Amino acid sequence: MLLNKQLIEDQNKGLLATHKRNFEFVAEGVANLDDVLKKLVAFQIAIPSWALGTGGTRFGRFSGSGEPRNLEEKLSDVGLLHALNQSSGAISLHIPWDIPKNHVAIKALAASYGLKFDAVNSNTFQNQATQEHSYKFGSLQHVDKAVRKQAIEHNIEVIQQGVALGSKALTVWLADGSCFPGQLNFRGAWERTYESLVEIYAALPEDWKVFVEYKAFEPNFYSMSVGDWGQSYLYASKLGPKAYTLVDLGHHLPNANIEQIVSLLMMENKLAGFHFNDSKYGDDDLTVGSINPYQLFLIFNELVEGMDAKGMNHATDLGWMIDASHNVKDPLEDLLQSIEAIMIAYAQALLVDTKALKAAQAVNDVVAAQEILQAAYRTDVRPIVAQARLLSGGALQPLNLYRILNVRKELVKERGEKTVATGL
Ligand SMILES: [Mn+2]
Repeated sequence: MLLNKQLIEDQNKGLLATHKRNFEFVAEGVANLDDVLKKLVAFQIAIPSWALGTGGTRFGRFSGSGEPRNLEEKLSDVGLLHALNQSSGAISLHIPWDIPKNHVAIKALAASYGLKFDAVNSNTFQNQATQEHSYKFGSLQHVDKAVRKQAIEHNIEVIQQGVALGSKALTVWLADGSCFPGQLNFRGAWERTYESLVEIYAALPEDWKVFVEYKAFEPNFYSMSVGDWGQSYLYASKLGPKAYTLVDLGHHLPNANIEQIVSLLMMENKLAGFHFNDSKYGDDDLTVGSINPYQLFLIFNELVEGMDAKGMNHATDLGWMIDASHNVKDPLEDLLQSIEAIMIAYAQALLVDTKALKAAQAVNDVVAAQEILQAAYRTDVRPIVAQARLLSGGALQPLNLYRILNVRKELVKERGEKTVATGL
């Protein structure tokens, strides 16, 4: 389904007067308004190809309808999102769920929606029909060399797929670990994983990066071979300058101070970027900002502070991706909400009075430091984010327009009631 530009403009026209009033009210207090708007316009978040269908748990999956049936339809869905908010100009592919049949044609189709290909993701957490060995007891860490070889070759194939599409990074998330004490020799598992990663690293093109994602638990519940940022950082440090640590917000133990982790990784030039989501308990994969928007703001505050300290480009020097699962919502509506939450947190972080904060920190004025942070967090920046969308040709109210246009109903008409997207 293609969104007609005129439809967006027509809806914006009717909302413009109210928007202008709201925007001017908040804009008056923003000293660096033009800079903030420019940064918001440039900021793009990649949509994962596996998040366009309904997600589920191991208890069940309640499929929606009108889900994309192939890669072409997934691109079309991300194209829709991008047309609405002008902030989702990239897609992150999962191999083997989304292997293009014709790379040139897929690249051209993506370009027609204004989309780029972000990091490609490998999968050694499931067995595939075409493979010889099982990953039941791990992949890159496996005690059997033949299994490790299969997993390494798969990752190298994913790099090749990415090269053909114009991606510049490989994300490796390992389900490897152990479920019971005694099952694994920790040191042996670490060393085997490292040796496997060295081989994958050696296959990276010159201008590529590898992102090592960590996760505290699940599917293994006693140990994970890349269980926390320390382990990921160790792999990334030993591998070399093209290896980085990827932070997935849901992959921590409860109450972890993610903003501190982010700050230190960035200090060491080892932060790859993000998989955004939100959670109450674990890897819940809920809509970004739905549970703890303050934490998201604090993370962005560290990101902005750290990137500015290093002279980094906010939009391009780190990887920005969503990794969420939509079990009870329309996936496209959920993604629109997630993107909006990310843009809001980013905009709030751009409003922090960093000079005043540094001054407060220098004299241990704890109260002032909190006031400064919360002044930015409590500013309703939604009109600023909407203004950035307006400037880049998006909709003032993307979610509202999605509903007015009955997009899901149209997709069901096109694709059918009982379609199931590949993915989790
Ligand atoms: Mn992830």
